[in-house]
Amino acid sequence: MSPTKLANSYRIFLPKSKYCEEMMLRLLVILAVAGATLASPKERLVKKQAASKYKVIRGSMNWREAQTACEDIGYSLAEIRSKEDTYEAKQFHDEDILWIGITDISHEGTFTYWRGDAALTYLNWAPGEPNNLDDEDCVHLWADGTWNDHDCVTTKGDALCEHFDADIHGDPHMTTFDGHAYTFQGTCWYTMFKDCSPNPGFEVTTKFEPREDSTPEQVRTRIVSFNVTVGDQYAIVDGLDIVTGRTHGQLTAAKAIHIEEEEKKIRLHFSLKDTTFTLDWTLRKHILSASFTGSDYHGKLCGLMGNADGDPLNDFQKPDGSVLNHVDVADFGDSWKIKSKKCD
Ligand SMILES: *[C@@H]1O[C@H](CO)[C@@H](O)[C@H](O)[C@H]1NC(C)=O
Ligand SMILES: [Ca+2]
Ligand SMILES: [Ca+2]
Ligand SMILES: [Ca+2]
Repeated sequence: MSPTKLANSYRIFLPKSKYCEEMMLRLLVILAVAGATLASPKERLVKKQAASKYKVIRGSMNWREAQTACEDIGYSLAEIRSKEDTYEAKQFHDEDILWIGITDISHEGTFTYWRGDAALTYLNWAPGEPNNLDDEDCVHLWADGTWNDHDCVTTKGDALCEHFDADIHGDPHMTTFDGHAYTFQGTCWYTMFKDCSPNPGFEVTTKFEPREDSTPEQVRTRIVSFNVTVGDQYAIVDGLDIVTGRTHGQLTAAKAIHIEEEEKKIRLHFSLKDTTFTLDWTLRKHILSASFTGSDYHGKLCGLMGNADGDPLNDFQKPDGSVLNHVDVADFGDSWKIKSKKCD
């Protein structure tokens, strides 16, 4: 376990205000129910209020079905990365099998996180496991939180799901909507994601600049500003300055793009068809996270954040539609550079 790897894992534990909204909604519902019955013991209410990054989906599912069930709600099978994760995950254990997002499907004997095929940063195998008995490639939790490899197809169980936002920051720098994490150190302007139809309804572009710790041999970049264009309206965020306007010139308080400012944070959202896109910008850490609700744009996006069809393995799609292999990161990144933009 290298320290870098562990540091990476913290990325997914950043508090998501989305959860808070969800929790608040759930809390309201619980309070309403409590008010109606006047019988809920206080203890139970307190327990339910504890926020969890996990959701469990019960059902007799094999590992693939479990992964699909998580994706259907915008999650992915959980990545257990610490003792704390194990403790939290155990609370969801009910039947024998609770699937998690760890597998050696793509290379027998080397288990990785399913999203982005990333190396494991924590291990919690049950004694004698993994034993690959009759070719077992998919990992589940036992009731005590330990891991076992089991048959991906014939074994049935529940799904432990976790939510991951697509984001651009630190190392590994980028994570696509489908959870493929990769490092690409481009400079100047790139398409982060856009509606991939011939006449895009929206487009989000980002500007990268070299960080202070860059050397001529190794450039490390970070995001400094971004441009959200919806129809003919745009909002450009540079640091914490926001300029809104119309692409034809006149300035406007853009209506299509909603902007909320918090101390050192900016949230933008816009809705098209059944979908609401949310962008969260944390200037201090130069993190831009994107997420969306709804299904009309599933598989219909393109750019550095991938195509959002649920499959992390086909995310390196170029503007011409061709799909590159995992190793062609530089080609993929360069293909989304906005050639008409100049930066110094
Ligand atoms: C913002 O993006 C839109 C769409 O890509 C583009 O037309 C516009 O020129 C950009 N604005 C600026 C100031 O970069
Ligand atoms: Ca195996
Ligand atoms: Ca086993
Ligand atoms: Ca994909």
